[in-house]
Amino acid sequence: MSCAEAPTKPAGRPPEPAAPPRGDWSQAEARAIYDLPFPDLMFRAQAIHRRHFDPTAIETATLLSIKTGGCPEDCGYCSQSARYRTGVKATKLMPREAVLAEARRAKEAGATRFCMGAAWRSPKDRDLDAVCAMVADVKALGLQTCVTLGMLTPAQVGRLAAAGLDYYSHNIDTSPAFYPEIITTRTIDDRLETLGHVRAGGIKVCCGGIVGMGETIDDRIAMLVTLASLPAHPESVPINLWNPVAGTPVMDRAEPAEPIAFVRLVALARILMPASVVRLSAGRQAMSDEWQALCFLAGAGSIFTGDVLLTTANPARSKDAELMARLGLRPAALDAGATRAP
Ligand code: SAM
Ligand code: DTB
Ligand code: SF4
Repeated sequence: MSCAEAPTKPAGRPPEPAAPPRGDWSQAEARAIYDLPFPDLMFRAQAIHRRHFDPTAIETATLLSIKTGGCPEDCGYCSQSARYRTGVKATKLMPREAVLAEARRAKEAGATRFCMGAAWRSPKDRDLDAVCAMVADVKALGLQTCVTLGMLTPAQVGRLAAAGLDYYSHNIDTSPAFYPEIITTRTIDDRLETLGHVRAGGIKVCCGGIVGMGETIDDRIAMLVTLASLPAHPESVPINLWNPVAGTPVMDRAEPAEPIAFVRLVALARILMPASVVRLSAGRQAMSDEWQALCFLAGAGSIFTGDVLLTTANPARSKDAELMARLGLRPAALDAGATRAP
């Protein structure tokens, strides 16, 4: 462990500056960290986490599906692809007022970020007008704004930025090698291209992936190495445990993730991208309290709250509040910067 990662500060001296994030991790280096004895891996992850964040503060974001189902893409894990019989009913884009009402409810329930998701390959310009109005409304409530709408052109990014968008969520989902086994209607390079437009347009990037779709441990690590090799690390890295969806092709090949392997991956994300917020995302309702607690110890600093994610289940707010209380964790302040350690 380098001095820059040391968790304690020598008395009488100013704290050493955190090492600048690296963008040149190799797969072998990342695998060696992942395979460390568990106490060493957790110590290293926690030391880095405490250097960048307050470990007792958990950011809470709420999701709303503003346009559900009927998606032309073939993502093999997703309930919203029109190609699979998953029982999800396709809807039109929600009216602006209804979205605003949901955002108000999320704010009253304590969320700091409101993330709106639409099941599109990419938005039509007419739809983007409506989403820009929603972003402006939600921003005016004092919430951080996030949308996930599929692939974007630079011009579309510009319009979202002008509307006040803080984050764009666009996952790479898995490793470059495993990607074509899960999605064939676009490539991982298409995904990276949109991420480049988002970054160039000055919007913060939320990008992560899914665990438990039948990928190998090396695929999971390669996914994180890909994220850590981007020109700048994503500000947010969601790690989703695949939420089983009957009718999707992944249902036939998924392997339930082993909890310790999942925690190791969270710790690795924390170490490879030290200043990024690692978000424990889908699949929490399948995790025990102890599993989630280990994820927080490994450096996860954010969760989605509310009974549903986009179409699948999430723990009840009351259950999350009770777990946070037992762990002595508190919601992060509205400004994400406030979660940073002093
Ligand atoms: N259509 C947009 C897109 O693909 O970016 C936005 C919505 S999409 C549902 C957002 C992300 O949710 C996906 O990239 C994937 O990582 C995650 N996701 C979708 N279905 C999931 C599931 N069943 N379990 C876990 N994560 C899932
Ligand atoms: C992310 O990585 N997970 C969130 C958010 N980013 C957009 C979405 C999870 C969706 C889980 C499946 C569903 O509820 O339909
Ligand atoms: Fe469509 Fe997004 Fe689901 Fe893929 S993950 S099918 S793009 S909604």
